[in-house]
Amino acid sequence: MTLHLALTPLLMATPLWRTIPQPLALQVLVVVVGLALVVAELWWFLGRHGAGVEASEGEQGVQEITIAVDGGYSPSQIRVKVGRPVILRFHRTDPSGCVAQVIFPDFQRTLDLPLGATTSIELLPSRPGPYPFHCGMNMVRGSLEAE
Ligand SMILES: [Cu+2]
Repeated sequence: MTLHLALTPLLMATPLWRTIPQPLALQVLVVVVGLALVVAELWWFLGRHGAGVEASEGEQGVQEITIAVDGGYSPSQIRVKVGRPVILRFHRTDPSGCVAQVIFPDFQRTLDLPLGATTSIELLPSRPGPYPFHCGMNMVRGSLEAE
């Protein structure tokens, strides 16, 4: 009882925070900028960036492309011809463990990407459409677009 009486005036005298009134225009600006950043983040992680890059055609109709792995896959959208083998060469310079593995769910294949090396995988897209691939945590994404 004594303790309670002693603390109460102290707590009431110093509020934990103080509201600082801001002009309405500034409040609106903060909300708009915040929403724009949310949209930009969603686009960055989930959106499609560009129409894709076409894989080059080598000997015996094998399509090939080198993908730089550095904070993402570059290019991340790769256009290929359906029914022909595709060789993807991943060159990883990103030390993040996030991109140490790339997974191709439609092909049930997983590829380990050693740092500083180029690692290849051969795939055969048998039907038209997208064949997404992603890192081990499904954060970094790309897609083969077979047409
Ligand atoms: Cu990851």
